[in-house]
Amino acid sequence: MRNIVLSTLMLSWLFASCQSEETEQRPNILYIMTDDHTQQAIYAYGHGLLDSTYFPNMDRLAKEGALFRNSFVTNSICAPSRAVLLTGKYSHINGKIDNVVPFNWDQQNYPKLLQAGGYETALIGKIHLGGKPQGYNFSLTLPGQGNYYNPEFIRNGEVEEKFEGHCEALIPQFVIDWLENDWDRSKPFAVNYHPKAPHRNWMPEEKYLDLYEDREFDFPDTFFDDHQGRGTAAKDQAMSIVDDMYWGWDMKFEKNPFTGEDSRLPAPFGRMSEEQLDAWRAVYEPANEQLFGDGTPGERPLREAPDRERLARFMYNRYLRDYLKVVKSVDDGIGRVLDYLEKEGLLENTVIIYTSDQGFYLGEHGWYDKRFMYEPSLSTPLLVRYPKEIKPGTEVQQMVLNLDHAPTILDYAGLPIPEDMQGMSWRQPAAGKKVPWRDAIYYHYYEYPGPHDVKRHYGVRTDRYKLIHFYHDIDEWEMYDLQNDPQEVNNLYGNPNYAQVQETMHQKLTEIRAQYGDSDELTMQFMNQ
Ligand code: SGN
Ligand code: CA
Repeated sequence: MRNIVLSTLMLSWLFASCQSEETEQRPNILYIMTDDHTQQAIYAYGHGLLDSTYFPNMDRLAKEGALFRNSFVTNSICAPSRAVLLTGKYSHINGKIDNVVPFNWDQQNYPKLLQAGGYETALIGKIHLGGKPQGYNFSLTLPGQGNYYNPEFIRNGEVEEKFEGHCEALIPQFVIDWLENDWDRSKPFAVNYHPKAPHRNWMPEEKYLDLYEDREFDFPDTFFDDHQGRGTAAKDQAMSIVDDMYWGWDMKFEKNPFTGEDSRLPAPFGRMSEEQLDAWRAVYEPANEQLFGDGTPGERPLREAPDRERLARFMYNRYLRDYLKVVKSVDDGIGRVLDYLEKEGLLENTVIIYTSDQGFYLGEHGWYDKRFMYEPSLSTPLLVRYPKEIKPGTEVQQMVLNLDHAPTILDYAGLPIPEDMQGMSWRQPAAGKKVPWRDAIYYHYYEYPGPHDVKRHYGVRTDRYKLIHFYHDIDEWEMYDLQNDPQEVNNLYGNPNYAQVQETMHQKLTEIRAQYGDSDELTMQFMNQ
């Protein structure tokens, strides 16, 4: 009898230890993806825009984990980037080439594979793919772009509910609530935590309205770029801070300063209470008045010389400050979620990935927005914390893509990576291990005609060179030497000194298009769609 009791005890001990080993081997996944947050706005990337840590929680992830120096997207725009993340396939394969065409949720995606592999999954925040999310035990998503103030959310793809408050305070709270109340702790979790910020039009939380108002940001070197070194596409875009931003929506003026007309748009200001609007006016109006001095709005042609530089300085600073204010709220949210994980003893067994759906222009070339294959929008932040495998302060140099995130997450989860996923797992590079890696990345952008008038283009980038083909209503090539011209202002295409490089890059482009199954035929099909 005593033996039976002993062996039962032994067995249950063995079972318990196997189980705990198993749970330990299968980490939780916290995937944080912001909207339009660019590397230049993270101190840890060292681009020089920020003079110190503005966002301690993001910088903490970099310090305690890995910072990917060469992290890029395959199509620099919101919904397509999210479709690439979910499917691990290029836009021409998953079908979501731009923000407009519908996304097919019936196709395979990594959350479905995680679920089938024993994970509990949740999607909270912005997804921008329409339809009913598939692959999630729980979802609470913003409809489309969503709203900053008093936003609506859709529960499990079905019921729309309105919430009071700022979306960057609500989203992390929903993540914590789900973990606290709904997560089945017998399974590892995989949460997609997707803030809306810092998407246009950068509406700060009330408590941060004042933040950075006393800081003057210097123009980036290329702010007054005349686009002479490049082709038509860079000249014809509509994403100039000075010429294409709106006085109401972007600059937070209630009246157009040149015409005196009311520029208060129904959204987003219509969603705010009078108290909220008063708090806004207290911050923005004195600065607005200062800009115009004793001039009368509607009468002083400030867009004309000699005031253009002063106007540019004002617009650039308003833009940058508001952008950074909303990132601050995101950083707070990340801090709250990290604190929760720490308190629950979950921090060490969770792979935390911080990224954005693409990069963004913070005044480089005079621009905001994204879309181009130039570095600021082709790049996206990637910070990963997982102390079991990643040493603090790791810098990863390999060129990774958002295409790689699905295979990597499956790899961390110990699940097979389907053959038809096109990315590569960066789990080993993150752990500082050398594995065979790609020497070039492929890019293809399609949303033209569309907002900001960026022509369709595709191209290839190696560690040193970039070749781009702009097509549709133009047929132009550009090539850059990233080592000698990191700001990409000097188009080398057709330069006889670079004839050999050009030929090699053309070859690479042909090869990489074939490798990923893109072609002129497909490109034509999408053009006529
Ligand atoms: C809106 C914005 C654009 C932005 C697109 C796509 N205009 O149209 O500036 O490029 O979204 O953004 S706005 O006047 O409505 O703010 S994306 O991140 O969803 O791709
Ligand atoms: Ca985006």
